[in-house]
Amino acid sequence: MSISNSYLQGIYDSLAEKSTHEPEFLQAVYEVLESLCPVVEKRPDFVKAGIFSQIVEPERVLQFRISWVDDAGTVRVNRGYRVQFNSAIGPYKGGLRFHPSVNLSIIKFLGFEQIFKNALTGLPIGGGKGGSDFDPKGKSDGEIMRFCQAFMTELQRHIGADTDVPAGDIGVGAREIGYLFGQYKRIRNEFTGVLTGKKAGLGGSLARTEATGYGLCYFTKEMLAAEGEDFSGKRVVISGSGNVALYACQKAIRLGAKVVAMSDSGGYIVDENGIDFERMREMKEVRRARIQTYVDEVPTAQYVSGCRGIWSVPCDIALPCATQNELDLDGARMLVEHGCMAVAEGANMPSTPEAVSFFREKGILFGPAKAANAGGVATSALEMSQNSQRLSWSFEQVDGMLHDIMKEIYQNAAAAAKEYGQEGDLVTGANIAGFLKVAEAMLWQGVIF
Ligand code: NDP
Ligand code: 2IT
Repeated sequence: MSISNSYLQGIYDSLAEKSTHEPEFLQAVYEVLESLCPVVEKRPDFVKAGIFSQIVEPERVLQFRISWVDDAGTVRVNRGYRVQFNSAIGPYKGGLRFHPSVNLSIIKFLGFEQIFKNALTGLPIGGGKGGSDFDPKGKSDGEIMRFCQAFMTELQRHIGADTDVPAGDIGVGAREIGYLFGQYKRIRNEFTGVLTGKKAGLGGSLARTEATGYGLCYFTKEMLAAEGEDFSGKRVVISGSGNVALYACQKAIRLGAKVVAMSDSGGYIVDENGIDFERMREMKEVRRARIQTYVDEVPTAQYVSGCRGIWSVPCDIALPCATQNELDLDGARMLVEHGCMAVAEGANMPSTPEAVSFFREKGILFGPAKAANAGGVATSALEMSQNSQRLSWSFEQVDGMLHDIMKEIYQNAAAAAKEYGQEGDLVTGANIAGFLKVAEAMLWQGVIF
């Protein structure tokens, strides 16, 4: 495979040479550069100002040690990261991921994606991402709290409400954000909107918990409507059962669909009667149980161990909402074979490049992550606005704004795809629309000639 423009291929090659241990980062960059080929032709000013080669390099990469004490009194050491990728259109903004698989490649890929996603929201937020290889599974509440405090003790010197505003991602939800926020306030003596995804009582926005999943469904609704379709009566398969998956499930059901399968990293459940959202939510959010527990409580449901098989469950719409590269060519083939008509990405980069090409080839409606899951960060930006105003808006007000934002993201991605000669290709459209906004802002701020 090669990028069809030799200038962009050259940028990719020199990056690849320096990033041999960063496969996920290179995968994300490759897709964006490939999409930008028609922009190179149209915008020689961007080439002259070196925008393409600058945008693939983070403005700043921070890596730090996190030492904390577990319940047994043993000192534990983890690695922490914050990649401040691009601040052309606003303060760095993006989540924190706590998962044992976290490394620099994963944080750089997520930070890179975040630049374009955040631009697509139409709100003034730059791109960043952070996290740690800390594994929250099996940790007590006290251990989670002490880890978060140790993490923030270092991170606090690098962030601020107008500088860099982290939020949640895998393994980081409202509980962790609360502990992180408490430590920031303790050290800096400031009650500011330095983190989003806070509980409402700490200044968090209503509807932020639901926003990524709801936004994903709002985006999918637009994508379906363009083909004269909707959610009503459709079978939906959702991978994952975390924050994004849960609220995608709730909204899909409310829009008339039947959600028949969900998963965690251990396996998946199938419930032909349609998943009971409230039971699932309580099980995952309150009890923090494994998904297998669902079949103990709903005898008609089945559990299959191993999460990859979920794509063999027949469905009309697939919403991958767990993690990167969870949907490969085999999964894509199974989906298409069983009549799936639309795939929209709730997770970041869940489909492998081979899966994306296959969907394109088969004419499957495909909503790429940057566009389809932007509702979470968009609502985070609304939380920042509320914090600055020291006011809070109603659930309905925020949800209404989220709905409008997702509609606009769909329209902008579709319009950019058309303008640049790739009508119907939302991958290309989203990449171009996000890029143009950031590239113009970089140009205006003066680039060294
Ligand atoms: P959560 O931690 O709430 O849930 C993650 C879910 O994915 C869990 O069901 C988890 O299973 C599963 N999962 C995680 N890692 C793996 C893995 N390696 N293999 C298989 N399953 C895995 O995270 P979120 O719901 O917040 O995030 C899910 C995805 O959505 C991520 O890609 C994230 O980057 C993306 N995203 C999140 C946003 C947000 O606002 N939270 C916004 C936009 C995108 P288990 O419990 O077994 O680990
Ligand atoms: O991937 C993402 O967009 C997120 N995890 C949400 C980031 C945020 O700042 O709300």
